[in-house]
Formats: sequence, structure tokens, C-alpha cells
Amino acid sequence: MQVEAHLQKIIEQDGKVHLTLIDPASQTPERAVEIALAAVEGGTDAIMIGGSTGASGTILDETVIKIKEKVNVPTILFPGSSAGLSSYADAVFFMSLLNSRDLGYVITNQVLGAPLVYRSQIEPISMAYLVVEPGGTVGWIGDAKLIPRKKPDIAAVYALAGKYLGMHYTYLEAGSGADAPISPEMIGAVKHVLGENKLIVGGGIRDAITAKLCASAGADMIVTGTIVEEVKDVTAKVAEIVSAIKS
Ligand code: 1GP
Repeated sequence: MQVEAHLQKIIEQDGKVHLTLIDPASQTPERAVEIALAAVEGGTDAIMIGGSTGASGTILDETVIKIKEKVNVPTILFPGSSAGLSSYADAVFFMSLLNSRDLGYVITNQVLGAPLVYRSQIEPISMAYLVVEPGGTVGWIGDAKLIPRKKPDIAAVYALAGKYLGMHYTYLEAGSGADAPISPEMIGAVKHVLGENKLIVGGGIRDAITAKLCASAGADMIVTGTIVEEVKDVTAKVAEIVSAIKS
């Protein structure tokens, strides 16, 4: 399956893409499958699998394998390091945390992970990963020089640099569970310089209104993670967000 081409087609058809993030460290593989199935029923377009801490090894492989067995949408790895790779997934966001002070998150983990991607059938999707205040766990672990929330221009020049380096996607990350998502001003400024290149926005998006605001400001893809782990009715929550961004 050509995942990037598949997502492109969805954007052409529906305007926007919804991605559900599942952290294998947060629940059993069985529960992860239930969440993924419910999210797909709610209309999510792909399942992202990853996390900053603990999303590796057996729990990661089992989660990917079990989700792939049951769901009919692509599985995309969202690795916190080279340990976040699993040869069972369809694709990987092959990402560089461009605003990290630690070279490990900019290039070394990518070098360590590249041979596994080369040997396996996982499709790499190149991505500039930008962590914005408050940044959450990934900001701390990734030693990010957090982009100030109220400085859209700084995010825009990072995104432009990523685009000129050949990255197809840019991910504006406020941090999982952030109390405020990326501002519409920052999303607009980044999408303006990206043009046709794809913009993913995530962190702190919990409801339809917020998701719609981010999508209308220029996000091509909206990620929700924490909320699907918290709500009882995952299908209804995802459906609410999906219908808001695709309408
Ligand atoms: C985290 O952007 C994602 O990497 C999703 O954030 O968990 O807040 O939805 P939430």
C-alpha cells in the first residue's frame, strides 16, 4: 500500500485527513485494537502508533501486528527514537525534530533506524517535526528549543527550511495532552509557506470546534491521541471530529 499516495487521495476527495494516535505504552495490545477499530468506525483515516517513552520492543510489535490484523486503514509508525520502529507497520513518519538541541533527535536516531526501514517493506514518509510550547513530554525528552506559542514566524521559517531540505510533511506539535493546541495564526503562517506540502497538527485537540479551527486555519491533517484514550465512546468522539474537519 502506498500510504502517502493514499493520504493524498483522501485530501483530494475530502479536503482533510484525520489520524488517530495510539501509544502502545498506554494500554494492552488488545485494548489498542479496540480503540483502533472504534476510531475507524468513527471515520479516522489511519492509525499512528508511537510515543516518547516505552513505545518499543514486544509491546510495540504486538500492538502493530494486532491492529494490522483487524483494521483496514494504514498503520503509520510515529517513533520517538530508532527503537520506535517495527517492521510490521505499513509506513513510518521518517521525521527529524528540527528544533531539538540534541543531534540524536535531529539525525542520529534516523541513521540508526534507516537500515531497518531499508530492509523492511515500511514506507518512509519524510517529515519535519516541530515542537511548540508547551511541548509536553516529547519537548522534554527531545530536548526541543520550544518554538514560542506566540511566534508564528519562527515556526514558519523552520517549516520552510524543512521543505527546502526535501521533507514532504511538516508536523506542528504542541505536545500530547497540551492544555492549548497550536494557534490558528501559527498554523496559517506555516501553511502559507508550505504551499502544497502537507501540514499535520496535533497536541491538545479534544473536540470538534478546536479541530475545525485548526483545519480551517490550514492544517491538512489533524491528530488526536489523548482523547481517544480517555473517552468511553471512541467512535462517537472520532466521528464528531472527523465530520467537523471534513465538512
Ligand atoms: C501527540 O500530537 C499528538 O504527539 C496528539 O496529541 O494526545 O493531545 O491528542 P494529543
